[in-house]
Amino acid sequence: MSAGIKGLAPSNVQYDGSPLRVAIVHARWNKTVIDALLTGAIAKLKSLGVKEHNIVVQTVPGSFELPLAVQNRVIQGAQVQAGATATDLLGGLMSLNSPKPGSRAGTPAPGGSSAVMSMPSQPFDAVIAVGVLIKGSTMHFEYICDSVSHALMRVQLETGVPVIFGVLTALSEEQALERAGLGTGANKGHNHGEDWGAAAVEMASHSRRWG
Ligand code: DLZ
Repeated sequence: MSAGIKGLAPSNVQYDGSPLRVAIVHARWNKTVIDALLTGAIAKLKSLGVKEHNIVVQTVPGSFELPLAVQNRVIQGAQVQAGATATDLLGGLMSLNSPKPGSRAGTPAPGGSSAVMSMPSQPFDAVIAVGVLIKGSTMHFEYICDSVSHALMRVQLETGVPVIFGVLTALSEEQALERAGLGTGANKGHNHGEDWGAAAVEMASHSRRWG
């Protein structure tokens, strides 16, 4: 594959993610690709200064469920229900998000391991919606791509909280793998999750200034 002209140009502004709180809501369909995208997004968020305890990860079954979960994340702030930290995700654990005392997310509930934790509501500065849709033989793909992309756009415009469109709409498994950096040989591709992490920090920094 030639280098081509496509892709995200680096910004000439250095964004600081250290005050930011970011939610990642991801679907579980096509998990191999999803996992690589999440790893890329989380690594980029952390490299830009976002603190691990300020990255909250939530799963939903499929991409069609993303808009409602993203909207609820935006509305509820850090009212965490079965959310997991980045460490939990990368370590393969799904323990509950337990913010450190003094962090923006408030004081952990006693024990820190109940099935549902309620915490003081803290807003997210951005939400990354991650899904992988791969075209099949029916119209299912077209309907979900269309409705999910419109709904995610509506959430960000109506709430003013940046929603990063981390949904791959691939025509084949190969396309999806390449966009997660998992392609084979010369077509290894690029992990778009990294771009979504960078977009979240950039847009969240702007919206803090505008807000
Ligand atoms: C049903 C379905 C199909 C066929 N394909 C995908 C897919 O490629 N990617 C994805 O994220 N989800 C898929 N789903 C599940 C739907 O998004 C949704 O979870 C179900 O229709 C239940 O609402």
